Amino acid sequence: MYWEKENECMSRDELEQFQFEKLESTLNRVHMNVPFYRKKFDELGIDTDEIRTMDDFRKLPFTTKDDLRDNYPYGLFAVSLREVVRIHASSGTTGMSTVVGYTRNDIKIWSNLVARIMTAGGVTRDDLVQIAFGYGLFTGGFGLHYGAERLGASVIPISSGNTKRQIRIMQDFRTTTLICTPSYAMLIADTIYEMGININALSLKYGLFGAEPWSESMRQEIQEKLRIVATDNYGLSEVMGPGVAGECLERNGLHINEDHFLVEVIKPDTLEPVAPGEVGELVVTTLTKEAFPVIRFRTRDLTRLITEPCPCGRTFVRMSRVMGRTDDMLIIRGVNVFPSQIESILFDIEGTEPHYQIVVERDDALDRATVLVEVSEAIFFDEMKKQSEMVGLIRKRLASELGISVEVRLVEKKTLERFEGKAKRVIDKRNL
Ligand code: DLL
Repeated sequence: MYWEKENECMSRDELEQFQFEKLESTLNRVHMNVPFYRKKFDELGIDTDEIRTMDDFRKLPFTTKDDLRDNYPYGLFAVSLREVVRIHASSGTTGMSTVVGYTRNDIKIWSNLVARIMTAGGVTRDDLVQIAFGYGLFTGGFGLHYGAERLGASVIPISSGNTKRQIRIMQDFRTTTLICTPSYAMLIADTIYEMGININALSLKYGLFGAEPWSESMRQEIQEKLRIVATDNYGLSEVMGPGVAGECLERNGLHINEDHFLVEVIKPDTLEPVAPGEVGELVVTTLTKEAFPVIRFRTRDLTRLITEPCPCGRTFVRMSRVMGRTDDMLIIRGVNVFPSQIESILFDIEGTEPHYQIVVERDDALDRATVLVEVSEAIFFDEMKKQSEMVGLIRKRLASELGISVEVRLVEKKTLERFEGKAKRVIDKRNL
């Protein structure tokens, strides 16, 4: 099922033409209205009317999170505040938050793109959609809310938190679709079982999860526990919010809404494009945003593009699930490690619970990582020998897959923090 078949299944030639037309007007607009871009383009001698191919396009400067922060709060807006009908801000996990704005038309397009992604994930106007993302400056709650309304679904705007109430509402209102972060979906699932609720008595069919990295093993676990089809969707506030990309029911990569976003994947160190299909940093240029367009925005998210045709018929390129952010990547004794790699390994080991935390410390200039992992009661209260066998097994698996040795500590069920929004799995005590 498509939301806008004509766009979603456009031929690649048609799409490229469409993208460059939109790009031209975006470039002209930022050149005219945003001093930051005007200065950068003029310094590089860029004529915005002359950008006709990808090679021309690559002459444009990148925009970084620091550029956004330096222009806090409204310096990069391309319209006057009179035209702005909504303001959001990024969570600011890595420093000062960045502020973004939307015109009425931006909101219209945003809602439409979210409706598209929801449709691709199986949701229709007949569904009852429970939105358990936070409502507020974070784009998750409102972004999905407007998209679900645009789709015509019945929206339950419960916001995040109060898990038992979420579940009661799910039972009473016969929710068919759950929308939140994957880590909150796990917490909801665990709580359902703890409350002794028969999962088959619920009406859940679909889950749309995003806003943080998660592994395929975690998807399997959520799907099995909640008996739903779970899809991944991706976005970031600097670019729009949710609705940038989302999986179809094939669940094999997220289709990027390329009629509104022009994407590239670069090597974060040289800033050169990666070879086709290789992993690198995703860079996004908005093609239709009015209030807050961004040119070649470096997302810091690591992914790769999948250009093989998708059986669903959509022609938009797919991005693989985001492995993590360049700034989440841990460098432990010189080896690059992503929390999501550790997650996948833990999920595959019998007896471990899908809850873990990674603590990184530095002793005498040597990095030491400890993975705390919850284990089932049976194992935790088992004899020492069995416990140390378990530790040995986890260490061995982690060492062979990551290439470094890490400490492992088993902890009792429910000792690690649970998350209602984005999970924080890494505690870095190195003060780097
Ligand atoms: O998280 C927007 C969003 C809301 C997306 C709801 C999907 C659903 P920010 O708070 O600005 O916006 O955080 C953006 O979150 O750069 C990624 O690092 C991460 N992220 C978002 N979606 C995914 C995903 C929202 N599906 C940052 N997989 C991004 C992995 C994701 N990481």
